[in-house]
Amino acid sequence: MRTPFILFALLMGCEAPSGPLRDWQAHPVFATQNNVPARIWVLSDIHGGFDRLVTLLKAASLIDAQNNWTGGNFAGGSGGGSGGGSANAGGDHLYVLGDVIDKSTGGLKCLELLQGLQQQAQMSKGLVVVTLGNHEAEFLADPNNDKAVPFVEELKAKGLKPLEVASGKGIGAWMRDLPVGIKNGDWFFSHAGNTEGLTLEALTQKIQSGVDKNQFDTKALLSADSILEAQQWWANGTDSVALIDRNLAAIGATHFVFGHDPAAFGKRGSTGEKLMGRLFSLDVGMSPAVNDSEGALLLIERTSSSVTASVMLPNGSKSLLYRE
Ligand SMILES: [Mn+2]
Repeated sequence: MRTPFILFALLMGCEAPSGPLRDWQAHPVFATQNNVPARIWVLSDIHGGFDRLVTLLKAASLIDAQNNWTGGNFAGGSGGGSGGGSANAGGDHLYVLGDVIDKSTGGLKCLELLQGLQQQAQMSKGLVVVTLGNHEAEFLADPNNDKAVPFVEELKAKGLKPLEVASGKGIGAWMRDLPVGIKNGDWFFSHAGNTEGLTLEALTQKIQSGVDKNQFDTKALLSADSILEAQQWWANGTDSVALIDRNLAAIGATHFVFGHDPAAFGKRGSTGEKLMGRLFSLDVGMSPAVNDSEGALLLIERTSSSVTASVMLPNGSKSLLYRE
């Protein structure tokens, strides 16, 4: 009896995560909002920095002392309705562009906080969207990958089995349904930003068929030039405005907002803007394990006459980055 048991255990140990096929109707690749809100707050690459996340959200008045959603509502927002995430124009939007986990422990707490805020925001005409980062996709593809050690430690400390979570148990079910990007008006948000010159329809098709075939262990998400992994994709030695504009035109946008690379524009620890608002880089290395900074939020504000993008720091100070 013993040998088959050991063989079975070995096989189980090598097993890849396997969850249910994703319902793409309920959980599309890209979250699209057609009603543009007055304020969009964006951050990325929290990497377990729970206390720093809480400080930032408080500075932005998005949560109260008990960490409950207090994002504002705006008169004139259309609100109401329930059509596919397009009917939340009345309240603040908060977008988190992936890599919530790994590097520091605290990623699980961050995910749980954001999941709760998502439910609360929905009830007050706000919207919280968390997109996949490469770290989440890599965990879902292989919870034994080297980078996942801090997150796996956290799961085990709570009595959770990493393979089961990656297969869709508990928070894993929510993680497996996260969108890969967000399009809101002419702004496009994703972890690394490389849409490869494809239309959103073509990119959707590519990612859906990759995940349907290989779950999260798919090149569509994990190859070095993917929308979750690419670095410096806008440059080929020098910045390529033609390439960026081609990519923007293909998805019907004028701004790319992404995280993933703390040295994207050469200067670590600060939110970057490049090429007249075409590119915004948000990985400020806020994880205690990275510690380039204590974090920053990008705030996109619309009035009837202008659109501005500002940076808000944990102390609540706000500085203008871009205006159109
Ligand atoms: Mn990343």
